[in-house]
Amino acid sequence: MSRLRLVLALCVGALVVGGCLPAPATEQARQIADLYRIFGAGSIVVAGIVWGAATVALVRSRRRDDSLPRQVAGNLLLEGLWTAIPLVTVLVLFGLTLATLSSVDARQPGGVALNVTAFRWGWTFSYPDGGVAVSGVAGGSPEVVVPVGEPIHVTLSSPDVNHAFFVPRFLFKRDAIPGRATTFDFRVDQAGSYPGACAEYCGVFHANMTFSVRAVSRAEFDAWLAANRGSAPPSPSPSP
Ligand SMILES: [Cu+2]
Repeated sequence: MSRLRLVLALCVGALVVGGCLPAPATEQARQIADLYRIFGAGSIVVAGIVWGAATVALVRSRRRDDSLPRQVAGNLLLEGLWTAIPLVTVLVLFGLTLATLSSVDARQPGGVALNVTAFRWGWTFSYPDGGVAVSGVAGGSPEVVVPVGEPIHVTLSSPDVNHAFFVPRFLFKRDAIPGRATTFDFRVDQAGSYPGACAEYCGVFHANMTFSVRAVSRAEFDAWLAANRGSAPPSPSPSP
């Protein structure tokens, strides 16, 4: 009985933890969270059907004596159903995933261009139109400032090894790959500061590759750009 309680507690714990996504902070994150919720709800329905059917079969057909249970040779309707239902489920989830991915990856007009360079072991954020660059090396944790409600067009690159741009509340992670410019957009919905980090193990100071994204009003953003204009991009730290 205590084992059953432990299993139940673990199941409830897993459900609670699984339901605890970071609160989405961007338009794209909301779409990803919606998709995640649909997958979560679908998983609960599927688990209910599978565990329910298995429990009924175990209890009803448990061994009572040595006689053979009723033998069934085949059932076209049942077999058709258990082929069709999973197929349709997977196709619907596939379609929703494709739609969400293409929407999250879509480029939006207007907004602010932002070049992000991940390097061992830090980040440089530069605004090609604003003449501003922010850099932080090994624990310096640079803060990148963006306007709320406007698309930010990121061009992500790396001069050395693979890194990954990850902001948990954006529910989004993208690799920075040497020799390749990766582009994506995000639009922050609410003002605030959102911590991020490198999410691809890249060497001894990988854990120090933190940064934060601070979303402010357009007026504050313009004032911040004006105050920092002319900051030359520092060169990446030499690797030891
Ligand atoms: Cu890294």
